[in-house]
Amino acid sequence: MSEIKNWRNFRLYVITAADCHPGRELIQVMEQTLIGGADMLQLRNKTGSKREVLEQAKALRELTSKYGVPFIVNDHPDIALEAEADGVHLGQEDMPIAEARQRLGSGKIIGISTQCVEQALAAQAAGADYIGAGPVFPTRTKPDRAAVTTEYIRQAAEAVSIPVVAIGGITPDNAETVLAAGAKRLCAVSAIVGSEDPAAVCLALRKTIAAAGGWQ
Ligand code: TZP
Ligand code: MG
Repeated sequence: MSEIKNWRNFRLYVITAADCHPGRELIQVMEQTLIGGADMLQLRNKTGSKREVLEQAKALRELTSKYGVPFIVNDHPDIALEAEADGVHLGQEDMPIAEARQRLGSGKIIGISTQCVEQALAAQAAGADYIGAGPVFPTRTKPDRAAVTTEYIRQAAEAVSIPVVAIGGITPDNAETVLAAGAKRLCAVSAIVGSEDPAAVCLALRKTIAAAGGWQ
């Protein structure tokens, strides 16, 4: 289990994207999300060289540490270790959770993306610390995946006891619907990172999460 105190209380998870709002630097944008109340961050860079991803990971590690927020690296346990991140996020096609656990040790967070209850249960049984559930809605950030709808959010929330974070096409306009389906944690990429005002979008999402009882 993770040594990061109370990380399971996270409610608003923000993932990086290559295309920030025009003219904005990734680190500035991610700091804005922290100012707006993001309480878990992930570096997801599918195109950069390992060196570039490591550099970004180190910078985001430093930033998140200032705010006391857990920091996760997508796809790369080795980079997560080198950058002293809190954990790694895997997809269904990535290395098995057991292998990631072996590489990372027991003190790190391992998350995995799921699209159905069978995957959610398998992830929990394999020792995942949280699951992503989505894409809830169709999204250009992950265009090759069919939407799982809020029905899967309802099912996942009932099926597993580890944290479930809803992801995919989530915006301040539809967040309430996702929370009403049983989500306690939301994750967004484009709605936040592509916005002119990432802090304001985070604040809006936090308000909706709070109204649904999120910080009780
Ligand atoms: N996994 C499931 S949906 C998704 C990922 C990484 C993309 C979410 O991005 P957006 O822009 O918030 O729809
Ligand atoms: Mg992956």
